[in-house]
Amino acid sequence: MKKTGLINLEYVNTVIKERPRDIHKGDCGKVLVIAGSVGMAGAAVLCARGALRSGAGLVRISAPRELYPILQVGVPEATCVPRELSLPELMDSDAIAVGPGLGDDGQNAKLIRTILKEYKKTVVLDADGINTISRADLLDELRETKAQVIMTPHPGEAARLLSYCGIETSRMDRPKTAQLLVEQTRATCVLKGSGTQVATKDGESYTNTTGNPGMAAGGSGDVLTGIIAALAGQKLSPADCAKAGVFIHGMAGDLCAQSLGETGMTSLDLANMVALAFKQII
Ligand code: NPW
Ligand code: AMP
Ligand code: MG
Repeated sequence: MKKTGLINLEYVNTVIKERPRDIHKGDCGKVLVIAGSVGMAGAAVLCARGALRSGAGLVRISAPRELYPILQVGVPEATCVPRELSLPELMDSDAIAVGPGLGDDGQNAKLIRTILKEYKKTVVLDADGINTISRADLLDELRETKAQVIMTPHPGEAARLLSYCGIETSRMDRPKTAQLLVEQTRATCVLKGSGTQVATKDGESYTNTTGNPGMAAGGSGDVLTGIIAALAGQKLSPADCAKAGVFIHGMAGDLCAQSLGETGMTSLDLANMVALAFKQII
C-alpha cells in the first residue's frame, strides 16, 4: 500500500525556507509564464502575480504582442516577451508555467511539443496547456519528456484528458482519478477542487487541507499555476512544489475569506494574498 496523507502546515514548514541574507534575484528563480491570449490577458496577469508573490526572482510573460500594454500595467514587475520564443529563450528559465488563458490558436501544439522535447527542468502544465495534450495528440511526448512535469487540471480538464486516453470518468472518485492521471501521463498530478488531490510519480496520494468555496471563481487556478512554478524555480522537488503550492494557495484563499468573505473575494485578491500566506509560514 503506497503512502497517503494530508498536506498540513507542519509539512509545509519543512519545505519552505527563509531566504539567505546574501541572495540575489538570479538565485530566486527565473520563471517563464506562457499564458494569455486576446480576451484572456487576465489569466497571464494572475499566473505571473502568483509567481511573483511566491518569491520568483524574475518573471517573464510570453504572450501575443497586442497584450503587452495590458500586461505591463497589470504586472509591472514582469517583463514581456513574444509568444514565439527561440530555444535559448525557452532554456533561459528555471521553470516554465504554460497554459492559463492560452486559448487554441493552432500554434500551442508546436510550442508544447518543443518544450516537452527540449526542456529538462520543471514545467507546470495547466488549462489550455493540458487541453492541447489531448487535442494535438501529444500524450507520447508527455510520457517520454525529460522535463519534470506537474499537471494541474480541474475535474473538467482531467475528464477531457482521461476520455482521450479511453477511460470512462463519470463514476470515478477523486483520489482514484488523480492516480489514473499519473498512470496515464507519468507526471506529478494535482486534481483541483475542494480537498485538492496531489498524486506523485511514486504512487503517493495527498489531500490538501486548506481552501474554501470562495475560491470557486474565475482565475483561481491560474494563480496556483504561478505559485507552483515559482516554487519549482526555487528548486523544490516536483512533489514538494505541488503539495506546498496547493497548501499555500488554499491558505491565501482562507486569508481572503477571513478579510473579505467568501462571496466577494476574487482571484486577484487571492494572488495578492499569497504574500501573507508565505509570511505566516516563514
Ligand atoms: P460545468 O459546465 O461548469 O458543470 P474549461 P475554464 C467542467 C482561462 N481563464 N471546476 C465544467 O463543467 C483558463 O486559464 C481565464 C471547473 C465545464 O464544462 C483557461 O485557459 C481567465 N470546471 C480558459 O479560461 C479567468 C469543471 O469543465 C468545464 C469542474 C478556460 O478555463 C477564467 C470548464 O472548464 C479562466 O481561468 C470543476 N470542479 N468540474 C481570465 N481572466 O483571463 C467540471 N468542470 O472549459 O476548461 O473552462 O476552466 O474557465
Ligand atoms: P480553476 O478551475 O482552474 O480556476 O481552479 C480553481 C481553483 O480553486 C483550484 O485550485 C481549486 O482547488 C480551488 N477551488 C475551487 N472551488 C473550491 C472549493 N469549493 N473549495 C476549495 N477550493 C476550491
Ligand atoms: Mg483553470
